[in-house]
Amino acid sequence: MTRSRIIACGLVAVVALSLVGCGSSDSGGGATGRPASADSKGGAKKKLVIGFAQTGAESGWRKAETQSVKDEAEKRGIDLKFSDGQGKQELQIQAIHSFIQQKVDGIILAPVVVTGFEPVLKEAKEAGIPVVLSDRAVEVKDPSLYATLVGSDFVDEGKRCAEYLGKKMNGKGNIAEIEGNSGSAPQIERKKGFDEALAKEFPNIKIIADADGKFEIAKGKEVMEAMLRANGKNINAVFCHNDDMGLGAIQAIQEAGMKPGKDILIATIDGEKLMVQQVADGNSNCCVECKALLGSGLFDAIQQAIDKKILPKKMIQKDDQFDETNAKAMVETRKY
Ligand code: GZL
Repeated sequence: MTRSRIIACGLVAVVALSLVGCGSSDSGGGATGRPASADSKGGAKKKLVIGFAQTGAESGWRKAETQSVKDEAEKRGIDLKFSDGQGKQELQIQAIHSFIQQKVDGIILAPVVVTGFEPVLKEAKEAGIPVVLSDRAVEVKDPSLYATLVGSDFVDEGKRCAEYLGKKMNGKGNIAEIEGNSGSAPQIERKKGFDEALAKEFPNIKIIADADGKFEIAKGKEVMEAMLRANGKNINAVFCHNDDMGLGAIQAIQEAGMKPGKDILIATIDGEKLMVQQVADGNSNCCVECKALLGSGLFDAIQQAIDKKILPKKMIQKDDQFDETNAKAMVETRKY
């Protein structure tokens, strides 16, 4: 896939989503404040009103997650109040305040970073509104501030990328690491999984470059270009915390006159169709899935929380993995 096509795809997707998905949380009337399930006399169910404070629209994965939640809300007849955080924690916090004022029945939060949400989650708890975390964790002293997290095991995703690259490199060489936005759960946990597995299982492989690519195609390309300028042919492989930064890295490697997937091995995480196609074409080597279509699991969880069921703190989705052994066969199965 040429550079202009990848960027064009990315730009078209961003423009399309910004027309559809952004804007503050709905200012319309919220729930009546009564429980969403049938009333004590077994009366008709009230229409569920759920607030969704989304991280932003930084990647193809994120856009797919957003669409999955919107489609599932439509299917279930749920009144979804959607807020695009545009990558800013203050907008997410504002959205949660608004959901509380609207007396929604439940809140779904995909937190852009792990810290700083405790005060507003306390307010939601005091208002008797359950919160379910989508895909990313928060650091809180009081675990009762959220009902559960529906997402993947990021540490395992990072570990799987390290094991793939370590074996492919026969246990020796130099790796560049392009990280997701600093302070986010996937950046912290994928790095932990990757770096620890590499140090433990492949002590002769060194990480010689490491920078923040913000989970974005353009930033991932920019970071890879800088790493190539600084390290030239000394980079044997690159680990990108998500597919979109991997797509940017592929462009940078090609423009530097090298062959991605051969001169420089590549491992990424998300399982986007665009990247599984790159693996199938030999321009990348390994793509560990991170399930994005979480809508159904999220609404099941929030309903159980509203019905005061006790949930496990994490509801982990099992992730697939695509490499030279299966990518060609799996491309057409990818739904995002
Ligand atoms: C993972 C999710 C990450 C994706 C990126 O659950 O939080 O954020 O891996 C996205 O593509 O930006």
